[in-house]
Amino acid sequence: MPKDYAAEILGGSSTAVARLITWLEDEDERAYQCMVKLYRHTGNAYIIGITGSPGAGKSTLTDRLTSHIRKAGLTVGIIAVDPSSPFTGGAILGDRVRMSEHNLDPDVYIRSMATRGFLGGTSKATGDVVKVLDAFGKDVVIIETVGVGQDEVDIIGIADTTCLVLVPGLGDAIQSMKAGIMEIADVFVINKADRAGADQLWAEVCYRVEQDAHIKSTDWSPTMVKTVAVNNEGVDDLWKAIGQHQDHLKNSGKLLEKRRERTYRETLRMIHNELFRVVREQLDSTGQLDHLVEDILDHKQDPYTVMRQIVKNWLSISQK
Ligand SMILES: Nc1nc2c(ncn2[C@@H]2O[C@H](COP(=O)(O)OP(=O)(O)OP(=O)(O)O)[C@@H](O)[C@H]2O)c(=O)[nH]1
Ligand SMILES: [Mg+2]
Repeated sequence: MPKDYAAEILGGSSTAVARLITWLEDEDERAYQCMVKLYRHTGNAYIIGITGSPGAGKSTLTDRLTSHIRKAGLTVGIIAVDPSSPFTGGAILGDRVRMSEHNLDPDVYIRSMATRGFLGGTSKATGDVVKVLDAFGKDVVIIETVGVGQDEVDIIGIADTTCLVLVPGLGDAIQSMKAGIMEIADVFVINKADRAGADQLWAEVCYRVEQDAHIKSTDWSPTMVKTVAVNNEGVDDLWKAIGQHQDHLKNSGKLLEKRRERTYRETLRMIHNELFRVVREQLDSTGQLDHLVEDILDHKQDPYTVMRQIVKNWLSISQK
């Protein structure tokens, strides 16, 4: 009998978790079977996003934060989404080494994922991996991802609380403002506060938060914390700030609203992906697209009509 990976995951097997995540990354059909079984065991984990420029100290913060969360008696899943080349894997190894203290802790599960060329710092499978760790029973799931620009905004879609890590001296705040990243923060973390310019950065962000509060009528004004992650300073404040945001979301009904929006978006995206997959499979198997491409190149047909026609044909076939 084939192994029931979903049952193994629910039973606490981290080997099964690792296997499933690989299947998810490879879009292997077996992942689908497992996810169907796991879904009803999800919805319990609190999801934290840690984002910021390369080298801002996200991994160090995640590591220290994990120690705090473990002391509070909660279990942790960590997903480090790594934009580095999947060929070298250098930074992936770096994250593993840095978080080595937790590698020995069975109540902490760490997984690095390469973005594999997707725009934005979030790998395509991240949302599913969060669900796996949630079903696996982790109380808190932390997603570490590099803020690379506008595309990074997708982390808000996945996290309940998003922390933006800024560092003095990098012109970080200004760059983030330009890229529209400031808006995604529920909590601002001024890390490397041991460095010159921390007070100035604090003032800049503070000013920005106040300005926003005047313009927008949001009921949550982002909190700010100062940290020196390497020395474990301010990490308790960060944990408190996350807790405050979580309380706010729960008490205002926003958590449910956020998760409803997320479910809507995710379901729509899944439908999109599945439609694309089946249509493509059909086109590839018949070699039809190759012929159409030639016609389009020769201007015998235009791609717009072709596109509508293919979808129309596919719908009529699938209805039969
Ligand atoms: N001075 C100082 N250095 C820090 C602090 N936090 C982290 N660092 C150092 O900054 C460097 C980068 O830290 P990481 O935690 O790897 O940063 P990261 O944001 O995860 O980096 P990437 O994942 O590669 O983008 C390391 O050498 C850390 O030791 C801090 O508060 N102060
Ligand atoms: Mg890192």
